[in-house]
Amino acid sequence: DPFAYAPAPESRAVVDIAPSYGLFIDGEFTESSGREMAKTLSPATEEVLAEYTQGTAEDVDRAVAAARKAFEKWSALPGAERAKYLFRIARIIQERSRELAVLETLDNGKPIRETRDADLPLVAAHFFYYAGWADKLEHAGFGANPRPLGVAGQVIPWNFPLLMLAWKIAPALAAGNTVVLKPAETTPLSALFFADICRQAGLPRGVVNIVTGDGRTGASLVAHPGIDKVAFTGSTAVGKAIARQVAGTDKRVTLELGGKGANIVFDDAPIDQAVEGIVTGIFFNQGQVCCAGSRLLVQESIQDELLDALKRRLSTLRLGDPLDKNTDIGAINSAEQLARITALAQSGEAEGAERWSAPCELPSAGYWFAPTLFTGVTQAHTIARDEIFGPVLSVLSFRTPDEAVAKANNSQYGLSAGIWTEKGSRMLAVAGKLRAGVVWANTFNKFDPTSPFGGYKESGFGREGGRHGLEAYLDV
Ligand code: TXE
Repeated sequence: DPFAYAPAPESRAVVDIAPSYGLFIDGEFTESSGREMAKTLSPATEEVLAEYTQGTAEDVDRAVAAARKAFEKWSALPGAERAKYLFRIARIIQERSRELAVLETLDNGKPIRETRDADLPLVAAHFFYYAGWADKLEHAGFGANPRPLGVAGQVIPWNFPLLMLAWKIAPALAAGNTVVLKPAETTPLSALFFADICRQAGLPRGVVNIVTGDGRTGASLVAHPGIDKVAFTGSTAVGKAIARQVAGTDKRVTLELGGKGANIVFDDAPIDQAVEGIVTGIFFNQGQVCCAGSRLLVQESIQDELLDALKRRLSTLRLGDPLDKNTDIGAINSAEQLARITALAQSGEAEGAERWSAPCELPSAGYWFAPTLFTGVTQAHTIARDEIFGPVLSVLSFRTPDEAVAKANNSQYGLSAGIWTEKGSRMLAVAGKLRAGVVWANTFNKFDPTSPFGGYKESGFGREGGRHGLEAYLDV
């Protein structure tokens, strides 16, 4: 049978993970002042991948001091010189992209198809894009003499570890800042490999420092008086705590927090295309995406037809080994995240919504959750309001465009939305009324370094990406 399923595993041998990692401070890997180590696992198998360092407040202090020292020289370099380093980093990322994709898939659990075709190309694209800005800051409408802010303290999450690093580090460096970055505790490896890339590119010491650790390390970094700017992506709860923490200081801050994106499908949308967009919207990266289309708003007259087509499509998704090139749905990043998703899905059932899960066998080891959708969801349900950050879609319906807009905007969040219609006038009218940082038209979860990204309301403030992303690292 030429159509029989044949596994196509990507080779693990392309990546060489050391048993243990130190911190990257002032251009070299060093030991921590403390003795505490943590382990990072493959969420697909629960196998330990490596040990890494739980950075202490003293380590953070050392990293900030290195960044401060490096700032003097880095900020004084002509932009064209900074650009050369960034272009070099971008090219090395391209050259090492297979290795980095495998590494990211191992540490995060997401399918290799995504790391290979989405994460890594976007990571390189961000460095290329911001490299191009480094020598043009004087002519870009930032005023006569835009200046870098100083040292940026950057804290990132685990859902797109290397891409979030690129979003943070590329614009900061292009604008002349130096950085101390803390990756998430479940996905430290790609940031440590990036440290090696900085060395390979000959980046001057101290311009990029990587301090691994958990929330304690993140809190020390945010609190450090030598930090001029805090950039955070993560949960709304921690984002609010950070906002309170920096409120009494002169630090700048940008926050990219949770979301509850509405994917709005009108009755004139091409159904097959919309189904693909719904799948990409909520099942890309197992739904662990801040801008996921986690609420489907479907026009009542096509609800049954659309849901039938969607369930048929979901039944064909392949869940399993993330290193298999055919895999669509990988592992959930951690036991904690799986527990959160499970609890929220249970609340959906307890509150009376109807649950449907794609028929698929879950591997016995690792953290897995089958693609799931809930129908009969009302706006009062927890699953219609709270960010689930997992492969769970809440389906609601509407009759008129105004009702669609009202329901889409009925959220504490305002990060993303999608609209599916053949009618351009309706597209523009609805998009203009949505309170969301990004609105996709007949597509979903498309990203581009030229485009600013960020939220309204509790999704945070400030923009990353594009020209606006640079402004967050400049005194204009
Ligand atoms: O987030 P945390 P968690 C949402 C999503 C998810 C929930 C919890 O809904 O289910 O948050 O995820 C560091 N000071 N998002 O617990 O704790 C932490 O070490 C400074 C949406 O993983 O916010 C990690 O590096 N830093 C989101 C980073 O913050 C602190 C992506 C994120 O972890 C800190 C991730 C502190 N006090 C989760 N406490 C998105 N917007 O994409 C923790 N950290």
